Amino acid sequence: MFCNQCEQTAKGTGCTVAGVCGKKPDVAALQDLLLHAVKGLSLYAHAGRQVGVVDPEVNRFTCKAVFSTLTNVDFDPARFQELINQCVEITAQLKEKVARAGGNVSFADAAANFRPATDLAGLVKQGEEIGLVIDHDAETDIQSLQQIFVYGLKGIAAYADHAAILGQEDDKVYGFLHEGFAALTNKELGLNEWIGLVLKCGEINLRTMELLDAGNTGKFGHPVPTEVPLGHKQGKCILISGHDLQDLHDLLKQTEGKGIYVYTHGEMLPAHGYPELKKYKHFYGHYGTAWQNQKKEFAAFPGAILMTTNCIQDPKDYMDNIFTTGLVGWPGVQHVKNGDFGPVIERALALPGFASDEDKGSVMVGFARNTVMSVADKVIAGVKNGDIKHFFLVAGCDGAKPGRNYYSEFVEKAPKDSIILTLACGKFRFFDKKLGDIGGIPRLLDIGQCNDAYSAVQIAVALANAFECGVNDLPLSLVLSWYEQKAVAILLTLLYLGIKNIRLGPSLPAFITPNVLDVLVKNFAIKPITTPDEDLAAILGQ
Ligand code: SF4
Ligand code: SF3
Repeated sequence: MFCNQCEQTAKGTGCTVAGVCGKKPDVAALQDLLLHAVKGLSLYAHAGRQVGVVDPEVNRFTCKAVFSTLTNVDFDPARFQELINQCVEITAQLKEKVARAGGNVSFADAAANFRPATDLAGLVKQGEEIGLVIDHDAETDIQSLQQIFVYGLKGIAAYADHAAILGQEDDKVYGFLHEGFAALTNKELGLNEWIGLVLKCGEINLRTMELLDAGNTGKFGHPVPTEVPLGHKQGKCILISGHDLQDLHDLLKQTEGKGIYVYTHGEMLPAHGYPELKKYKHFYGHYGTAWQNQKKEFAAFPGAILMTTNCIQDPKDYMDNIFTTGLVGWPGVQHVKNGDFGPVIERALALPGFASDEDKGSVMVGFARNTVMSVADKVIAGVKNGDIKHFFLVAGCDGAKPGRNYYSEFVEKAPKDSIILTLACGKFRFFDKKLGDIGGIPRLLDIGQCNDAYSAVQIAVALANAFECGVNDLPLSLVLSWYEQKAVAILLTLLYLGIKNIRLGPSLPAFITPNVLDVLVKNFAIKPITTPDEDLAAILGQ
C-alpha cells in the first residue's frame, strides 16, 4: 500500500505497511480501486454534461464514494466492495444514456473500461496494481499537484455530501468533481494548468461550503451564544460524534421522553448553539475532546455511542456500545441506516449510564457569522479605540502528534488585547481556557466545526468591508492546523481567495514537492509554524 494523504502519514512520507490511522493494506487497495472506478464514471459524467445528461444518482454516488476514501471514514472492506460494484453498475447505465444523447463514450483510459474482479481478494489485487489515482508517468511536480487536487476533491465531495443530506445541491459542484477526476486522464495538462485546477478546487469548495452553511442554518437556525456543560447528569446516555447535524437532530427526536441524555463529542460540540437542536431538554452537554482521544474517552463512556462522519478509530474496546451511520464504517461494528437509531437507543437503555451528576464547568459555543456580525459595531469600535489590536484565527484539525501543543501554547501566549477565533477539532487543545473578554466580547470565539469554515470566511470579509480594506490588510492572522482532506479543500479555498501569510502546521503535507511549495510560498507567502514565541513576534512585528 501507499497512502500519504493525511498529516500523520508514516515517517512524514507515506504509510506503506499499514496506515497510522489503522487502515489496512486491503482497504487502501480497495480505496485506490474505488477512485479508479470513479475516474471512469467521471469521464462519462463529464461527457454527459456536454450533451445535457445530468444524473442525480451519479452525482450523489460520486460524493459518497469519494468521501468514503477520506482519512478515518470507512475501514470496512465489504463496504468498499459494494461501492466498487455499484460504481461499475451506474457507470454502465450512464454510458448508455450518454451514448443515446449523442455524447462521447469512447475513452482510451483503462478506468473507462474497468471490469471489477468477482471476489474481494481479486479486487484487492486490482487495487494494488492500480495504486493512487494520479498519473504515475507524469513528472513529480505534476504528480504533487494532482495529489493536492485529488485531496481537495475529496474535501469537496465530503462537504457536498454533508450539504446534500440537508437538501442543498448545486450541479456546478458535481460538474467540477467529474471534470476533475476526468482531468486526471489528460496527459496534456502542464504545471500551470494543474495549478489553475488546484485553485479552481478552492473556488468550488467555497461554493460547496456555502451550500453546507445554508443547509445547517436553514434547517437548524443560526447558532446563538450557548453555554455548554462539560459535566454530566445522572442517567442513561448517548454520545454522538462526527459532523452530521441531521443525524443529531433525528437522534434527539427519537430519544425524546425516553429518559436518555444526549451528549456531543468532538466536532459535534458546536451543535449546542443551533436553536432547532438546543430546544431539546435532554440534549445536555459535551463529553471528551477531539477525535484522537476517542479510544480512551469512548471506553469510559457509560452509554451508547453514535459515530457520524468522520474520524472513527479502532473501537475494539467498546465494540458492543458503538454504532456507525452514514459513510462511517468499521468491520464488525453495527451500522444503522436511514436515520433509524432504535438499536442505539436500545443499547443506551441497557447500559448503566452515569451514576450521579457531575459539574465540570462549561464552554461557550455559537459564535458563527450571524452572532459575530450582530456585534460588528462593538468589534469595530474596539479596533478603532485600540482595545482590540489583533485577531487570530487558530483553526483546523487536531491529531496525535506532540507538535500540536504549539496551538494551545500559541493561544495562551497571544496578547490580552487580541481575539482568538477558532473552528474545527483543533480547538480542543484550548477550548476550555478562560481567556476573558474585551469590552464584553469574549476573547475566544468558537465559530463551529471545520464544516463552518464558510462562516469564518464571511466574518473576515465583513471585517474587511467594515474597514474598507482587503482581508490581507486586516489585523488578522491565520494559524492553521491540518490533518485530513477536508482541511486541504479549505486551505485551497483560502488560497483561491488570495489570503496570504497563512501559518500551517504541525507539519507540511508529504505530497508537496519542494518546487510546488516554492510556488505556494512565492504566491501566497504560506509558511510552516515555528514556535509560538517566534511566530507571535513575527506577526505582531515585535
Ligand atoms: Fe497513512 Fe493517513 Fe493514509 Fe491513514 S490516511 S494510511 S495515516 S496517510
Ligand atoms: Fe477534526 Fe476529523 Fe479535521 Fe472536522 S474531526 S476537523 S480531523
